[in-house]
Amino acid sequence: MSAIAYRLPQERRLVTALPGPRSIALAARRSAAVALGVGSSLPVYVAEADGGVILDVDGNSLVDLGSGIAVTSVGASNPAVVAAVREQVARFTHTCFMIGPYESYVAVAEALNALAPGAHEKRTALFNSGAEAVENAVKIARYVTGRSAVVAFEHAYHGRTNLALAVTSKAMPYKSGFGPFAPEVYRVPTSYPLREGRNADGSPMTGAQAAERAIGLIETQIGASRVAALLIEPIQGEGGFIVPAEGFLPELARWASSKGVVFIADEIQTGMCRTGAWFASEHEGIVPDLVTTAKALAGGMPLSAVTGRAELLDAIHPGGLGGTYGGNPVACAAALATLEQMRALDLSGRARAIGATMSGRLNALAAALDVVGEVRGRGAMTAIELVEPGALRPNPPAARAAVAAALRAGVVALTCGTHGNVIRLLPPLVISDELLADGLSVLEDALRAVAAGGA
Ligand code: PLZ
Repeated sequence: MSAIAYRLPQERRLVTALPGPRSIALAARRSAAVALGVGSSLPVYVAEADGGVILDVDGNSLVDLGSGIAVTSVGASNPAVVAAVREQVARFTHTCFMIGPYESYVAVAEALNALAPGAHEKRTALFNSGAEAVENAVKIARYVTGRSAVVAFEHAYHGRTNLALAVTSKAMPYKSGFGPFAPEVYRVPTSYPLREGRNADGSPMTGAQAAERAIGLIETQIGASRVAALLIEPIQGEGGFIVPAEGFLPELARWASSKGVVFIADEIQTGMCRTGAWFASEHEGIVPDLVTTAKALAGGMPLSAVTGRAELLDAIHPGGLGGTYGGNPVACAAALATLEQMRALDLSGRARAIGATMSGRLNALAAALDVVGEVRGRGAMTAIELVEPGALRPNPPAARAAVAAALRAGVVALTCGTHGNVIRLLPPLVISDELLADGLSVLEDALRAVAAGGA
């Protein structure tokens, strides 16, 4: 990896208890002004962020193992991204691509078409958020197939707008009370080797068997000819960093293609180098018809995309896709700089190295702690699922306690999972080896303390 210029000292440094006095004052203002429904994981307020650190308003420097949920892969103030944004902002902030088009939108589309899996002709449309990309992918699939049903999976997460919630699996906190949801959404079991991967005789279900189970349900309960799209995260993110058994995704993709069903890979969390490749779909050689991206794509600026087969995207009548801000020029400038940094710094290679470090250390720890059910993931998308000792029952209190203990020591780690019992590690891909090692040591101490009943 070529050298990364950091702006802030890459160190863990606590100068107050967390939260410090300035954060406490901001929390008081917040509760009188900000809707309660919008939560925050951290009790501290951010002043700056760079590389692998978040600096809070009281001067505490925290090790970031979350990247703002897999967004700041190139760092939260990567100099190349900052320069591109500054330069674009000074020229124009907005024209609306539907009114006055500009080159950077076209260049982002060209880049994504070249990077997305498959050698076929592709097109891209840009939007703002992940949820919006998912909504549009489903719109496109329904339009081109003339069918209505959408198949989603257990443990899926696809966003917070109405259709995105319909395809999302988890009730609390996402769905409860917010219905009714978009119709014609059907949910089938995924491949979750730790939990849903057993045959009746207790033997592990292969990926092909898990796919057969899902396909059987689709064919008998919906009917293949009614299905417009099969929507899946190649590794489920919010649902618990669930890596399906090998063969599951290829078998689903094969079935979809044989039935004229549009296969949509939601790579919003897994895409853009996070798993050690541009797209997680590449690990098993699947070629989705449509791919959604967002998060890390634009280095923290809001930008999302639907990329896919030219004949699908070009089937939509002119004016059928769009939005005021979709493909905003500042976000596009940030995306071009971000993609260039990902290439120049070989962040896929870096994600593989980070992943090897994380899984190596956590697997060693797991062998000694019966509260760890499994360490899993791909590349720099690694998780630890915590269970009740001696059982497989999810252990959300242990996950919460370990994350809280790590935070008290200055390390930010996030939880996920349908039961909230999974600790996920998504460090910025530009984090230094030293800082990553320090962050992992803190997390290991926290897990040991929890396992010993002391945190
Ligand atoms: N698809 C696979 O991971 C966003 C959600 C945070 P938006 N994940 C973080 C929260 O609690 O709101 C996500 C995702 C996958 C879609 C989305 C949605 O992306 O940009 O948050 O809309």
